[in-house]
Amino acid sequence: MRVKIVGSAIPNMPWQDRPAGSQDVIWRYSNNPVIPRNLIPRANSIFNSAVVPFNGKFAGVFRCDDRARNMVIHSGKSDDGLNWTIQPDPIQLIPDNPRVAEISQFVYGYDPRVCWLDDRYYVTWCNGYHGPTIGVGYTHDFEKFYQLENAYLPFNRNGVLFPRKINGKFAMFSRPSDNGHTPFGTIFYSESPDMEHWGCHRWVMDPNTGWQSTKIGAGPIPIETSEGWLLIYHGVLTSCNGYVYSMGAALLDLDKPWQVIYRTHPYLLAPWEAYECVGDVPNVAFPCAALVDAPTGRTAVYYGAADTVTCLAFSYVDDIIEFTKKNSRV
Ligand code: BMA
Repeated sequence: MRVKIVGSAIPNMPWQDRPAGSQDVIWRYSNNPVIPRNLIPRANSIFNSAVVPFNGKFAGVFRCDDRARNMVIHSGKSDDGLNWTIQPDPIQLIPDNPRVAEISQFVYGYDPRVCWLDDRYYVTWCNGYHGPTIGVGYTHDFEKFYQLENAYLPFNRNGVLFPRKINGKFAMFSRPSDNGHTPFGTIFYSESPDMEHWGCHRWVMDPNTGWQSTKIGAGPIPIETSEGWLLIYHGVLTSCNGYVYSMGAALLDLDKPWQVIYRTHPYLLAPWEAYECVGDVPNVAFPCAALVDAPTGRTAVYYGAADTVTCLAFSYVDDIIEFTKKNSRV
């Protein structure tokens, strides 16, 4: 290990070694998908979901579109990060305070992220409130979930919290959007003194070329390293057959995370496998969470495939950073 990673050991995290002979910086779990589309009876699809270490095991918030094609989020637990018990019914958000009750009528929720911060697990998701915006809530136990104020006005997606305050403020990436299938998308950074009022918005990065030419959005919670914040993100290109979602990485300044130091020009992983190319939305690999074992740098990225199932890919933080530096175009 050359890079120092801020975080804990997760000795029991899911892991497979890089296949013999592979040169890939990131490689897929041989038993993908980890979560089939119909793990619970009401689900049409389970994808774009967030997993964290929890009490020596694992817990998560899962996007489960139901068989009426409502987009809702469910909680789940697992001993090994591979075999999951997902609650049969969606999360019922409890208003954190009387004012939040004014906005707590649930319309839809999707693409959750989960972030351990201070003393609780914060959840951000794309929350329907007169269009998509960033919902914010928290849980201590993955049983009861409390809702806070939405972070922004509509329209916004891909709200991703940092795992610690930066310069004394909570920090979040987001990607302003529209009310449809948004043909644009730039990552912004915002800060908050209280997890309610968000401001001091800073531009981070635009789409540029190739696999990330249409739009980009933050993926898993940023990983703090001695080289900067490692951000795994998704990038989209518009093909003659529609959008194609791949993943890449960027290294950001530790104190000013809106400053991009390196950014992958080639992708890290693109939809190649049948389960990424065939499903409700073809050609989607959409990362929402990463488990990192700080002592070894082992990394397990959870990503949604084809808007249908949940998959895993493995790498080392060192290797992603080396690849990002060597193949950078900011
Ligand atoms: C985005 C979101 C994601 C989805 C992607 C591809 O706008 O809805 O949940 O994975 O489109 O359909």
